[in-house]
Amino acid sequence: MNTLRTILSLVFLGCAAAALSACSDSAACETTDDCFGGEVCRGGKCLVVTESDASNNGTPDNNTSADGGTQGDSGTQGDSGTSGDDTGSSNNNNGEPECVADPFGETCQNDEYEPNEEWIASEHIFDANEAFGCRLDFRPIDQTFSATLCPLETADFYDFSYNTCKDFAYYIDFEFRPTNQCTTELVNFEFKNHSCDDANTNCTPLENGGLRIQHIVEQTPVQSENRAAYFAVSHGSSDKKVQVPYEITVKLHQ
Ligand SMILES: [Ca+2]
Repeated sequence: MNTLRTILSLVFLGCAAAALSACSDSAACETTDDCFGGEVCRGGKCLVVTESDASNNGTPDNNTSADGGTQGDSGTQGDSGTSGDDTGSSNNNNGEPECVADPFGETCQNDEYEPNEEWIASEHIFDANEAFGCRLDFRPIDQTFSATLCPLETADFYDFSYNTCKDFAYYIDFEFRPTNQCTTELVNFEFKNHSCDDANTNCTPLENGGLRIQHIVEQTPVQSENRAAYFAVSHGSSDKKVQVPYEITVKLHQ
């Protein structure tokens, strides 16, 4: 190395008498150590470090940021990996929706409305002393509650009392929303007084096996004809039990 450096020194000194530009272009090297201070070895030649070289040396940082941008994209792919994780979690339930539960292996906490397994034990879900709808004035409902259908339960039954109106029709809207992943085949939500096929009742599926039921309470010849509304959550399949935490919103409105 020292020998090469000596030779290079001699070349440099020789060049000093000649054109300087030709000299700096011809200095051969293997590494930057073979060059003079202030020079770098590029393509087998010693080149004087210029400001643009210095900024190019900064380029790796720029490259890093450019690469970083690309890595940001792969970060996005990481997000799709997250959705893969979601798929993985449903696969953890043997490929079944999250709500499918083993009645022999799961623990499920009774909700506050138990026992309400059948209509005769139905929970009077709103103020039991109030009849909603028309009495003197129209009394609306806009309430949401939470409960859980457990694998060993037959159903969760609820009821409330409402009055018809003489002068106008109004609406009862139910919205049943499972808070885990389920399907309409696995969990049933029903307004027991009316089927979705009735002309005055409209049903719309929601995500996770949820259902919106909109019912028209038609006007009656007399004011305040009293009725009981029954609605229930139950298992939809005879061979698969589910564990479904859910929310139900009930609205009576004009
Ligand atoms: Ca329950």
